[in-house]
Amino acid sequence: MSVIEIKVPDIGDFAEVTVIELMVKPGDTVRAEQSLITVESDKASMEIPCSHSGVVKQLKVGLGDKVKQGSLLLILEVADRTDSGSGPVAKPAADPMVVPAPAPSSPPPANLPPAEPRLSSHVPQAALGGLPHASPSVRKFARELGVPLTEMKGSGPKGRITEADVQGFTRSVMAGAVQTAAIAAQVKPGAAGASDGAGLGLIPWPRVDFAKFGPVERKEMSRIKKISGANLLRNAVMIPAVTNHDDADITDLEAFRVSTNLESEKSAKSGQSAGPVKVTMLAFLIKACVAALKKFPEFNSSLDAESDNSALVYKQYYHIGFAADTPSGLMVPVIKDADKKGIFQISQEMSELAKKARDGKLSPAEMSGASFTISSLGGIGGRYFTPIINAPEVAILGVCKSTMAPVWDGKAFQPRLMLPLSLTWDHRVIDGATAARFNVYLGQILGDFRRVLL
Ligand code: CAO
Repeated sequence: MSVIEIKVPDIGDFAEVTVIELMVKPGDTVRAEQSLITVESDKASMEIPCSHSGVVKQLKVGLGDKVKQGSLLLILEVADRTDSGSGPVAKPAADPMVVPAPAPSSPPPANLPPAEPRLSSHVPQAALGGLPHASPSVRKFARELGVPLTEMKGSGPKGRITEADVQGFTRSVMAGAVQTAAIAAQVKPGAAGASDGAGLGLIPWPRVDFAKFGPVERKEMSRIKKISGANLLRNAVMIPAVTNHDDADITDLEAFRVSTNLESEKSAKSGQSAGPVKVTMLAFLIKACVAALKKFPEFNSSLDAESDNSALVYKQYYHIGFAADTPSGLMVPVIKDADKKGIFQISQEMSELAKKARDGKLSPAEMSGASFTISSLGGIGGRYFTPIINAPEVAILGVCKSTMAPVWDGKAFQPRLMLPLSLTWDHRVIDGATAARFNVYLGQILGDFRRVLL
């Protein structure tokens, strides 16, 4: 073992800087390149890395100390290295930052490697470019929240960033009013970092050379998939979403739907009506949801981004989006004013909008303004799923394929047609108990639409 002195390396144009954070203490084991202290000038702050691995014996600086290039930071105990048996060799004089500590009892340091990269290679350019002032505790607070100080403006003296600034910035990001560079990279289709999780502080996305394992073909994703993917990612990451699953007994409703469709077919054949409009279960679901949204208005609200999510905007309209599967990807056309329309009109509009979606002819107006969304996989299959909320809406209803199931009526099992419901809701706005009540009420209406009149 030898002891060496670790000194402040070349810090560019700064003559003297202040120590604002100590990141190690005596006894700590550090590895080469690990940050030791943070220093701050009037223009920037930067972390000073360690050039060697070892154990910190003594810290030679304290908070508030002024240091400059060559100032002694700490004494580090490092493992000796031998040079293929040729005995200890003095550290190269060319490295001014690492010199043997003046400890006569210690053997001379053995063949120390040249100092690891200088400060300039460790300091992000943004930091050198003018990071505002912030106290160590504020820096620590920002680090814990993952807030990039480089992207903030401080409200304190000389632009110093305060804890309140960090809190305000975090609220704005959560409200979607401000985007950090990392989030922007995540949501921008095709942007660097959009798929590697770098902005979230996650380990990098695995990059695999699939061709090593077998033949592969690369196909560009559709524009719609790229755009909806970026939106889905933001919504999945930013909304604390919970999903409640339930079943609704739609035995009588389905019988009514089938008989209604038979009636309209007959009347179209006899020339009494223009043409049969096929009534779908989804149309009934839209009407049932409108009734539930009226009873539980939070589900028809949005967080008010203008006031940093400190208020809810309750919508007085009922525009219901429905997810449509198209060859180019997922689209969400919107039935406007669903509360003012009947089942036939909703079915008719839905079929037109779904066709337009599949033909790629939906206008932006036909896809905007939804206050609640339904995603139905009922025509395909499955039992339950967890749909992702379509921000800034606060809830979405997922519906799967109805199946006959034995239901206990208190005396015997009865065969009933059961519809699986999956309600995902934003926990910032809605509580679990309200969500359960919403599902129960929705189930009651689907079981007997006369309840809407009560
Ligand atoms: N249970 C049982 N059968 C159902 C059902 C349900 N919940 N919902 C629909 N069906 C039946 C219909 O009655 C119809 O049967 P018939 O042809 O015998 O009458 C058949 O399934 C096909 O219905 P459909 O899916 O064409 O019509 P729809 O009104 O139910 O849905 C639309 C329209 C546009 C929502 C649908 O075509 C679609 O695109 N669904 C996919 C949505 C999606 O991708 N969601 C996932 C989003 S997350 O990635």
